Amino acid sequence: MNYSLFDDASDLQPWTEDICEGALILRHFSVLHEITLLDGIRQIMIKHPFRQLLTPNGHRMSVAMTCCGEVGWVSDSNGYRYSTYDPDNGKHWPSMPDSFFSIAVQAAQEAGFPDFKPDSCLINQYQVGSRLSLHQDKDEKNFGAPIVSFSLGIPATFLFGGMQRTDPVQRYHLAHGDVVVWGGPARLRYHGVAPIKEAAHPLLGTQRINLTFRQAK
Ligand code: MD3
Ligand code: FE
Repeated sequence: MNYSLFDDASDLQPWTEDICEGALILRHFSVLHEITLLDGIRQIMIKHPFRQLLTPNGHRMSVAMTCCGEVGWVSDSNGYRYSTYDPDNGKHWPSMPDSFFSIAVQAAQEAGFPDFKPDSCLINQYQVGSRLSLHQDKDEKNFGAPIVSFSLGIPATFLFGGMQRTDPVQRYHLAHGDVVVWGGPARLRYHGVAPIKEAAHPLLGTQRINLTFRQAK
Protein backbone atom coordinates (compact mmCIF):
# COMPACT_ATOMS: atom_id res chain seq x y z
CA MET A 1 0.00 0.00 0.00
CA ASN A 2 1.33 3.45 -0.90
CA TYR A 3 0.54 6.43 1.30
CA SER A 4 1.78 9.00 -1.18
CA LEU A 5 2.02 11.95 1.26
CA PHE A 6 4.38 10.04 3.52
CA ASP A 7 5.95 7.67 1.03
CA ASP A 8 9.41 9.06 0.78
CA ALA A 9 10.05 11.71 3.40
CA SER A 10 13.77 11.61 2.56
CA ASP A 11 12.84 13.39 -0.69
CA LEU A 12 11.76 16.36 1.44
CA GLN A 13 14.87 16.81 3.60
CA PRO A 14 15.75 20.53 3.42
CA TRP A 15 19.08 21.37 1.81
CA THR A 16 20.81 24.54 0.70
CA GLU A 17 21.87 25.32 -2.85
CA ASP A 18 24.14 28.33 -3.37
CA ILE A 19 23.36 30.58 -6.32
CA CYS A 20 26.00 33.29 -5.89
CA GLU A 21 27.30 35.60 -3.18
CA GLY A 22 24.21 36.83 -1.28
CA ALA A 23 21.72 34.41 -2.89
CA LEU A 24 20.78 30.85 -2.03
CA ILE A 25 17.90 28.40 -2.35
CA LEU A 26 16.57 26.65 0.75
CA ARG A 27 15.13 23.60 -1.00
CA HIS A 28 11.93 22.20 0.62
CA PHE A 29 12.22 24.75 3.45
CA SER A 30 8.52 25.68 3.60
CA VAL A 31 6.97 22.24 3.01
CA LEU A 32 6.48 21.90 6.78
CA HIS A 33 4.65 25.25 6.79
CA GLU A 34 2.51 24.75 3.68
CA ILE A 35 -0.84 24.55 5.48
CA THR A 36 -0.06 27.67 7.54
CA LEU A 37 0.97 29.55 4.40
CA LEU A 38 -2.04 28.43 2.35
CA ASP A 39 -4.41 29.28 5.20
CA GLY A 40 -2.87 32.76 5.47
CA ILE A 41 -3.12 33.30 1.71
CA ARG A 42 -6.78 32.29 1.80
CA GLN A 43 -7.52 34.83 4.59
CA ILE A 44 -5.68 37.57 2.70
CA MET A 45 -7.35 36.89 -0.67
CA ILE A 46 -10.81 37.02 0.94
CA LYS A 47 -10.04 40.55 2.19
CA HIS A 48 -8.06 41.62 -0.85
CA PRO A 49 -8.55 39.46 -3.97
CA PHE A 50 -5.83 38.85 -6.56
CA ARG A 51 -6.04 41.25 -9.48
CA GLN A 52 -3.98 41.80 -12.62
CA LEU A 53 -2.30 45.20 -12.41
CA LEU A 54 -1.74 47.55 -15.32
CA THR A 55 1.87 48.51 -15.95
CA PRO A 56 2.63 52.23 -16.40
CA ASN A 57 2.64 51.47 -20.18
CA GLY A 58 -0.93 50.18 -20.01
CA HIS A 59 -0.20 46.45 -20.36
CA ARG A 60 -2.13 44.09 -18.13
CA MET A 61 0.23 41.77 -16.26
CA SER A 62 -0.34 38.01 -16.75
CA VAL A 63 0.52 37.51 -13.06
CA ALA A 64 -2.24 38.41 -10.56
CA MET A 65 -1.17 40.06 -7.29
CA THR A 66 -2.26 40.95 -3.82
CA CYS A 67 -0.29 42.06 -0.74
CA CYS A 68 -0.24 42.05 3.01
CA GLY A 69 1.72 44.11 5.51
CA GLU A 70 2.17 47.81 6.22
CA VAL A 71 2.79 48.63 2.57
CA GLY A 72 2.06 46.86 -0.70
CA TRP A 73 3.51 47.15 -4.18
CA VAL A 74 1.23 48.84 -6.70
CA SER A 75 1.39 49.75 -10.36
CA ASP A 76 -0.81 52.08 -12.39
CA SER A 77 -0.49 54.95 -14.87
CA ASN A 78 1.39 56.89 -12.14
CA GLY A 79 4.17 54.28 -12.06
CA TYR A 80 5.37 51.59 -9.67
CA ARG A 81 5.60 52.22 -5.93
CA TYR A 82 4.90 50.96 -2.44
CA SER A 83 1.71 52.28 -0.88
CA THR A 84 -0.12 51.85 2.44
CA TYR A 85 -3.36 51.38 0.46
CA ASP A 86 -4.50 50.03 -2.90
CA PRO A 87 -5.22 52.92 -5.31
CA ASP A 88 -7.75 50.63 -7.10
CA ASN A 89 -10.15 50.56 -4.14
CA GLY A 90 -8.66 52.85 -1.44
CA LYS A 91 -8.35 49.94 0.99
CA HIS A 92 -5.41 49.28 3.29
CA TRP A 93 -3.65 45.91 2.99
CA PRO A 94 -4.53 43.02 5.30
CA SER A 95 -1.92 42.85 8.06
CA MET A 96 0.88 40.33 7.70
CA PRO A 97 0.03 37.19 9.66
CA ASP A 98 2.49 36.67 12.57
CA SER A 99 3.11 33.17 11.20
CA PHE A 100 4.24 34.62 7.83
CA PHE A 101 6.59 37.08 9.57
CA SER A 102 8.22 34.40 11.69
CA ILE A 103 8.64 31.86 8.85
CA ALA A 104 10.24 34.55 6.64
CA VAL A 105 12.54 35.73 9.46
CA GLN A 106 13.56 32.12 10.10
CA ALA A 107 14.44 31.61 6.40
CA ALA A 108 16.47 34.85 6.33
CA GLN A 109 18.37 33.80 9.46
CA GLU A 110 19.13 30.43 7.90
CA ALA A 111 20.55 32.31 4.91
CA GLY A 112 22.77 34.57 7.03
CA PHE A 113 20.55 37.68 7.34
CA PRO A 114 19.80 37.84 11.10
CA ASP A 115 18.28 41.37 11.08
CA PHE A 116 15.57 40.87 8.44
CA LYS A 117 12.21 42.37 9.53
CA PRO A 118 9.78 42.32 6.59
CA ASP A 119 7.06 45.00 6.51
CA SER A 120 5.55 43.88 3.21
CA CYS A 121 4.65 40.63 1.48
CA LEU A 122 3.76 40.63 -2.21
CA ILE A 123 1.72 37.59 -3.26
CA ASN A 124 1.93 36.61 -6.94
CA GLN A 125 -0.48 34.14 -8.53
CA TYR A 126 0.59 32.45 -11.78
CA GLN A 127 -1.72 30.46 -14.02
CA VAL A 128 -0.39 28.21 -16.79
CA GLY A 129 1.18 30.57 -19.35
CA SER A 130 1.73 33.47 -16.90
CA ARG A 131 5.21 34.99 -16.96
CA LEU A 132 7.15 37.81 -15.38
CA SER A 133 9.57 39.63 -17.65
CA LEU A 134 13.08 40.57 -16.54
CA HIS A 135 13.10 43.39 -13.99
CA GLN A 136 14.92 44.70 -10.93
CA ASP A 137 13.29 45.13 -7.51
CA LYS A 138 14.45 48.64 -6.71
CA ASP A 139 11.44 50.42 -5.17
CA GLU A 140 12.40 49.36 -1.62
CA LYS A 141 14.12 51.94 0.61
CA ASN A 142 16.85 49.72 2.02
CA PHE A 143 18.80 47.50 -0.39
CA GLY A 144 20.78 46.20 2.59
CA ALA A 145 17.80 44.01 3.45
CA PRO A 146 17.31 40.83 1.40
CA ILE A 147 14.12 39.67 -0.35
CA VAL A 148 12.85 36.28 0.79
CA SER A 149 10.69 34.40 -1.71
CA PHE A 150 8.51 31.31 -1.21
CA SER A 151 7.32 29.13 -4.10
CA LEU A 152 4.09 27.14 -3.73
CA GLY A 153 2.14 25.00 -6.19
CA ILE A 154 3.25 24.08 -9.70
CA PRO A 155 6.91 24.67 -10.58
CA ALA A 156 8.54 27.57 -12.39
CA THR A 157 11.73 28.25 -14.27
CA PHE A 158 13.28 31.24 -12.57
CA LEU A 159 15.50 33.48 -14.71
CA PHE A 160 18.44 35.08 -12.93
CA GLY A 161 20.33 37.68 -14.93
CA GLY A 162 23.01 40.26 -14.21
CA MET A 163 23.13 43.96 -13.42
CA GLN A 164 22.22 44.81 -17.04
CA ARG A 165 18.96 43.69 -18.66
CA THR A 166 20.90 42.23 -21.60
CA ASP A 167 23.29 40.15 -19.45
CA PRO A 168 23.02 36.36 -19.86
CA VAL A 169 20.55 34.58 -17.55
CA GLN A 170 20.92 31.43 -15.47
CA ARG A 171 17.86 29.21 -15.08
CA TYR A 172 16.70 27.64 -11.81
CA HIS A 173 13.84 25.23 -11.30
CA LEU A 174 11.72 26.34 -8.32
CA ALA A 175 9.31 23.79 -6.86
CA HIS A 176 6.66 23.80 -4.13
CA GLY A 177 8.36 24.48 -0.80
CA ASP A 178 11.52 26.09 -2.15
CA VAL A 179 12.57 29.38 -0.56
CA VAL A 180 15.07 31.75 -2.15
CA VAL A 181 16.88 34.51 -0.28
CA TRP A 182 18.34 37.37 -2.35
CA GLY A 183 20.62 39.83 -0.60
CA GLY A 184 24.04 41.44 -0.73
CA PRO A 185 25.44 41.80 -4.25
CA ALA A 186 22.54 39.71 -5.69
CA ARG A 187 19.90 42.13 -4.47
CA LEU A 188 19.71 44.29 -7.61
CA ARG A 189 20.22 41.60 -10.26
CA TYR A 190 17.69 41.37 -13.10
CA HIS A 191 15.32 38.42 -12.74
CA GLY A 192 12.05 37.03 -14.06
CA VAL A 193 9.90 33.93 -14.48
CA ALA A 194 9.55 31.96 -17.75
CA PRO A 195 6.00 31.12 -18.95
CA ILE A 196 4.55 28.57 -16.51
CA LYS A 197 4.14 25.10 -18.01
CA GLU A 198 1.03 23.00 -17.63
CA ALA A 199 1.14 20.95 -14.42
CA ALA A 200 -0.99 20.18 -11.38
CA HIS A 201 -0.22 20.29 -7.67
CA PRO A 202 -2.28 18.28 -5.15
CA LEU A 203 -3.05 21.31 -2.93
CA LEU A 204 -2.96 24.22 -5.37
CA GLY A 205 -4.23 22.73 -8.63
CA THR A 206 -2.91 24.34 -11.80
CA GLN A 207 -1.45 27.46 -10.24
CA ARG A 208 1.78 28.71 -8.73
CA ILE A 209 1.81 31.17 -5.85
CA ASN A 210 4.92 33.09 -4.91
CA LEU A 211 5.29 35.10 -1.70
CA THR A 212 8.03 37.74 -1.59
CA PHE A 213 8.83 39.25 1.77
CA ARG A 214 10.43 42.66 1.72
CA GLN A 215 11.67 45.45 3.93
CA ALA A 216 10.16 48.17 1.79
CA LYS A 217 9.85 51.20 4.09
C1 MD3 B 1 16.34 38.24 -7.40
N1 MD3 B 1 8.77 37.50 -8.20
O1 MD3 B 1 7.69 39.68 -7.12
S1 MD3 B 1 10.67 35.59 -6.68
C2 MD3 B 1 8.76 39.83 -7.73
O2 MD3 B 1 8.53 34.05 -8.67
C3 MD3 B 1 9.39 38.65 -8.37
O3 MD3 B 1 7.02 35.58 -8.42
C4 MD3 B 1 9.21 36.29 -8.83
O4 MD3 B 1 10.38 38.78 -9.01
C5 MD3 B 1 8.19 35.21 -8.61
O5 MD3 B 1 9.37 40.89 -7.81
C6 MD3 B 1 10.55 35.88 -8.38
C7 MD3 B 1 12.38 35.62 -6.51
C8 MD3 B 1 13.05 36.95 -6.45
C9 MD3 B 1 12.52 38.04 -5.80
C10 MD3 B 1 13.24 39.20 -5.69
C11 MD3 B 1 14.54 39.28 -6.22
C12 MD3 B 1 14.30 37.04 -7.00
C13 MD3 B 1 15.06 38.18 -6.87
C14 MD3 B 1 15.33 40.44 -6.09
C15 MD3 B 1 16.61 40.46 -6.59
C16 MD3 B 1 17.12 39.37 -7.27
FE1 FE C 1 11.22 40.76 -8.63
